[in-house]
Amino acid sequence: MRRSLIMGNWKLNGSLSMLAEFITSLSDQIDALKMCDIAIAPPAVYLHEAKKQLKNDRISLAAQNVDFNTGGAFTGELSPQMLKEVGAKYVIIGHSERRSYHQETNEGIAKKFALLKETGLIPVLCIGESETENAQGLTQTICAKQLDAILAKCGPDAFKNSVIAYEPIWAIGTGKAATASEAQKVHAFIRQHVSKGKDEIAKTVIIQYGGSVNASNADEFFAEKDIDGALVGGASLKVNDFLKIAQSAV
Ligand code: G2H
Repeated sequence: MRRSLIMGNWKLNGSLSMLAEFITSLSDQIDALKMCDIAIAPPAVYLHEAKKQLKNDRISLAAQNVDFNTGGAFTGELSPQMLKEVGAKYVIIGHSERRSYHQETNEGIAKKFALLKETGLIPVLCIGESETENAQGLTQTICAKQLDAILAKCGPDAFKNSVIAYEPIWAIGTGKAATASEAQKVHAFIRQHVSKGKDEIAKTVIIQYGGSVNASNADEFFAEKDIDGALVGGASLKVNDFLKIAQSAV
């Protein structure tokens, strides 16, 4: 019923030459990746060029952030419409690096979520707990709070046609991934929480795992029934590693 989504989050990495090589290799091998949807999120300055180079509509583009304003005097920001115009289908919002380094709040992230949906873009909402919160047994409480901000702003159908990435902060870029069974428990909780009893949302919302996913551990995550692919950071920068992760998708 759900197709896994494997998305590469390049963060503040990449160049025009890397983009060209990456797209060529990925396009050559995309036919072998029938079991999943594939997207890359290079820095936004490369999206337009990526759109021009992509000959295969099986590979989608994502942006890593967006503003919650549609236009005006907001120096340095990008609107959903601009990202759509240069080829983005998905937009990552609420990544813990943005929550922490740019002081993003649940309320601001909810505004972004609402605006993306209005614009016809698919939000990839990142949520997850810190190491201390995890140790205190607060994982579900924190995830529920982050999800409830979206439900409060956008209503009970908010997560229809949306993507959630569960990224425990302690696993991001640390090489210390959650175990697949730990992640599965949280994913099952998220699915139940966002659907509020609506079967259609429970069955269709894509919930990715993110945090030190690599070519060696991806298949363990993808074997779990509520894990629908991955948001991949470091291991998405080498096309062969990214391809191996995508080949593990079921
Ligand atoms: C989590 C993830 C991608 P990494 O941030 O969003 O990065 O795979 O490097 O932990």
